Amino acid sequence: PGADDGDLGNVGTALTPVLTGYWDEDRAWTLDTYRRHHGYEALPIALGMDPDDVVSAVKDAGLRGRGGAGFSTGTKWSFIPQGDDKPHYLVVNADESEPGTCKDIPFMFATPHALIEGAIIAAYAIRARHAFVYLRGEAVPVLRRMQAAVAEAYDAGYLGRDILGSGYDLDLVVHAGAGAYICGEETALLDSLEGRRGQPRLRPPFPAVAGLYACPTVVNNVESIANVPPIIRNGVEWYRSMGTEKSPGFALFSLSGHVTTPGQYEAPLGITLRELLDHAGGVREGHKLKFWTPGGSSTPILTDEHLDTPLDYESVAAAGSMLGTRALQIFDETTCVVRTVLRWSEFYAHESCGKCTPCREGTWWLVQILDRLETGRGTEEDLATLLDISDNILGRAFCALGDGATSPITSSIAYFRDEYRAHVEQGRCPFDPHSATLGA
Ligand code: L3W
Repeated sequence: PGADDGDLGNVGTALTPVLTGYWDEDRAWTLDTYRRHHGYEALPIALGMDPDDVVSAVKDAGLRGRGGAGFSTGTKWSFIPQGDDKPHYLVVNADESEPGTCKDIPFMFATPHALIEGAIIAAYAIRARHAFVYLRGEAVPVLRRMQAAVAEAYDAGYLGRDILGSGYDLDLVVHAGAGAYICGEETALLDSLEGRRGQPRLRPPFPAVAGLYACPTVVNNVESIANVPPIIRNGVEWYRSMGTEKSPGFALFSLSGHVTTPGQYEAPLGITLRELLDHAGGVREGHKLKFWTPGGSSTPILTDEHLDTPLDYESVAAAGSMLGTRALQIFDETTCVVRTVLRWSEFYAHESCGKCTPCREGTWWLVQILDRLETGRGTEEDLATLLDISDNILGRAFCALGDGATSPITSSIAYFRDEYRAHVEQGRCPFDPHSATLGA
């Protein structure tokens, strides 16, 4: 498709219509539409502030990284050294690829200028003159749309030399990755952007100290950056009036799987899955919730016991998982948990970059064992071995991807050990009578 074509998928109810309020409008992605909805109104305000005051505003608002870790965005910006003579860089992580995570791609497709305005303000705040958007390579229509929007922004004087007469210069480059999950890890992303094979670097030093070309670099998720213009335009109190004290603001919740109306639901942090399901028409008719992920496959699964857990960073952590990217994958009672975990594990084994042994070898073995369990060739001992391998990956892998690969395994065994056992006892998948022949 060209830059003007393409379907966004469903935009669900916007309880806080800040990011998604006009996604359904005709040609929502154009500069004209963005300007009609307060677009580029935050930019002159920010450019009239001292960069340090922009950092303070984002810190005071309590914005936390929307890419999974929930680290304070303003604090990360404040790590950039002041008064040094090295160039500073802003890198927007748009390499969305965590299973279930599907918010940044539709966001950029719907409102590319919202990301561009946020990136200009963020770059100004950290005194960068070059910014990059590292975008998932397969998302070609989104790449074209972002590139078209960047060209529009240059023509309108929002990018380039002397932006809006402020004396501030910024160049923004949209760079397409080549389709590797590891390149969503911030340091692997930086290696890839430099033209190397994308593999994680040892941290510290964190990118804020030595990032792109060994210079101070802020790497932020798309949605984190998109929160910046509304914070600057409406103020810290407005932002803090939504969400919870420690997890302020709103976020995109992506509902997928066995739900009546899958899609993006923008809502304050702290909303529960039960409330979100009410807006999404519930679990598909005639079925009930069995398990779900709060933030993609790297976050431990939860069950129907957790329907009323507030979806904020603290509450989800207290429930034994992670808010992650708020990729709520819903599975009903017809789903085999072993098969689901096998599919996720195959993803991790395929995407492991191979740099460290625990992740490279461990994810391969996890797949072998899960496959024999699912196809009725497993033993009771296999459960202990799965947990043992997971224990040898967790905290010992080079980056967070190894840890993430263990989350579905350990959490599913904790909640559904009997279902794993049933595979062993029946010599097949209880959900699929033909499974035993698959492994023969
Ligand atoms: C300077 C320090 N900077 C921390 C920075 C650091 C990074 C941010 C968070 O993993 C998680 C992972 C996935 N000086 C610093 C510092 N920083 N200490 O703060 O760092 P960290 O280590 O807590 O997390 P991370 O490495 O960014 C991200 C999980 O997110 N996840 C991700 C899914 C994938 C996608 C996708 O496809 N788009 O989001 C889902 O849960 O498992 O745990 O910037 O530099 N002292």
